[in-house]
Amino acid sequence: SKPGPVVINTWPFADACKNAFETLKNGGSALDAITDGTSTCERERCDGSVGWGGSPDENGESYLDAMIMDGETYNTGAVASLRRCRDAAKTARQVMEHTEQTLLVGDLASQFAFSMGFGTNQKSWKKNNCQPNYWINVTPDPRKNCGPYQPIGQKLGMSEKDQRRTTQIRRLVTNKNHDTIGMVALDATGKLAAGTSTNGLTHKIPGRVGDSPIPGAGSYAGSAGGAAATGDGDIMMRFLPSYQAHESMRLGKSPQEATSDAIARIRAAFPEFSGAVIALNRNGDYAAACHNIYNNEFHYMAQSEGDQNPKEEIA
Ligand code: SD4
Repeated sequence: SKPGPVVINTWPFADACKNAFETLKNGGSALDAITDGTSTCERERCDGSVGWGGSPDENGESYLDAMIMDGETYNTGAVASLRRCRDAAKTARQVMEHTEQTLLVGDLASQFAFSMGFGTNQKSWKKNNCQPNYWINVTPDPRKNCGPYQPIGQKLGMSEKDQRRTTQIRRLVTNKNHDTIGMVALDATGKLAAGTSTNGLTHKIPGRVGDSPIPGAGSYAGSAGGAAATGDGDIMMRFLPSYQAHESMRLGKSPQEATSDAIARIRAAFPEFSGAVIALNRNGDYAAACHNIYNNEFHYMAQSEGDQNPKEEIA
């Protein structure tokens, strides 16, 4: 019997899972499921940490990272630091389908998005941090984030110049500050795809790109299955954990072994990092592994043939 359709995604983002699975049930491709599922989170602005207006940088501006990858052809599209446009996942899909290129960044990625017909009603973004009129076209949420922020260097009494370079904030990833939807889908014809969407890390240095739009880091799909990652992207991207998990599955490991191994490699060098990896193989088996997540429990969603609703799983 055929294993598909199956969809899994990071964190308890149930509507994203449900919509992606619905797409598969209606005969949509794995790629369509990833686009629909990750876009659902962008629209809902899942916990303020996916989609427009959340996790502002030090200037108070939000921007978006997203990618999509086709496990059949290895075609990939991604955008990083996408500004003034809310449709990151759909723009990534357009990069994949309408260009020979893989990753577009910043304002030029936005220009591509606008040229493809995506856009927003946001007027030009002003640079005045925490000015009320700045937020009108953005969202009320970053205003909240602006208040309590104190650069770590300031807390440590560093000079202003040093402070400007020292913005690393070590955070424990919890169910309150998780930032990324990562999704893997297997469609009824046995094709696989994976993707991500996020607004990244709060109070990042402007220009910072996370792991989410980097193929092999944020997600990966190939002949054996797919994987996606969430967590401390600046650390995790150094280990390409989604590629690593796929490679393990390609060599015959189970999704459980593959995700545990990908996490273990990062933990060996950075015992304090926080993060999780999910994986789905072409037989429809899936698993996740995590490190240093709040309560040491990583919640993710899965829906397979026969499930009326997405199931919340715990790794
Ligand atoms: C990033 N990996 O931009 C994302 C953030 C995240 O849980 O997933 N946090 O680093």
